[in-house]
Amino acid sequence: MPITIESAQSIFPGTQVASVVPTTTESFAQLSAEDQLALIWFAYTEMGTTITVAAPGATNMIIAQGILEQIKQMPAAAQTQVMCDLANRSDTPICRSYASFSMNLKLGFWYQLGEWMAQGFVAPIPQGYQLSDKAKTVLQSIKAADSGQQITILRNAVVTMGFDPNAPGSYKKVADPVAVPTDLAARTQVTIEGITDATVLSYINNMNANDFEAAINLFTPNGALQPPFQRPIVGREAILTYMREECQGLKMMPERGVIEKSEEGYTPIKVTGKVQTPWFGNSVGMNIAWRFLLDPQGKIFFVAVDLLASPKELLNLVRR
Ligand code: 45D
Repeated sequence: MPITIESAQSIFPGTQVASVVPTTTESFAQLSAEDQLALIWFAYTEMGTTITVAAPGATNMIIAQGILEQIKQMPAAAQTQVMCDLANRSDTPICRSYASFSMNLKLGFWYQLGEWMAQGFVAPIPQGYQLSDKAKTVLQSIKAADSGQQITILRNAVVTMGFDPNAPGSYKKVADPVAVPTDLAARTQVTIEGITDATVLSYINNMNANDFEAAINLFTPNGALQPPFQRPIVGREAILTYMREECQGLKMMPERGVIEKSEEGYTPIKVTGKVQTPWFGNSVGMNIAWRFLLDPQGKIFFVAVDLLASPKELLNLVRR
């Protein structure tokens, strides 16, 4: 049977992923805009007591500054309306601009609004706001999730807001500034218990150095990268664009791995460990698995990145 991206997706089928993320994201999307905003506010502020979000760094915040200032000048009712419009994905100029933002810019935009809500410059969630029963259930499942899962749910909520006039993903996005890769001499070299494969080690080391050009050269030309709960991104060009938007400043700390015997020259390798996002630094370590399928030349034909169900899954390296 020829190896396809589809068949590659099912390597290491025993990997347990954090299904609370897609289920919660889906129930969240069905709530009213008011409930959505209040729920995120409660989740975000409650989380803030244990983990802190870092002020946006490299993001090109300048692009959002005009809209943010415009919102800051509005009367409170209009501010609330803008936020509801974003959650409702209404067709307004602000919602269209928002949809064109990169992921980091969307997060930075809400980070600023959150600050201003706390400081009284932007209308807060009304005192004593009562969540619907359905929203209470969603908030409960978010609270019960681990911090890596919580921030993924929050991120999903933020990236799907706004109004995209075309099919999702088809609009021209405003790109983040490209980060300069770390100097060769200053790069970290990981070690992974059970893994000496040069491609896997080089993938992680290049990603940690923000050297995405080097990282994609480890892929086959038609290779694919599958982010958590998403479809595979296929081809070097598409993967590079994705990495520039989503991978700057990530810290990948693989711990251990297992290598399976090759089939038709293709080698499955599973690695587990922690990943930190620059948004939360070392206060949130996400439990991650990488499921690689290397081609006969040792290039990455496929890699799935999974957000794991629990820390216990870090030790799940069974082959089948
Ligand atoms: O609505 O090897 C208020 C890949 C009120 C690539 C608010 C990867 C109301 C390959 C609270 C103000 C990328 C897949 C809103 C590896 C309201 C690879 C604001 C994995 C919205 C390893 C809310 C990387 C705010 C991973 C400000 C797994 C929310 C990266 C802020 C994961 C939320 C990164 C933030 C994640 C969330 C980052 C900043 C999950 C950030 C999440």
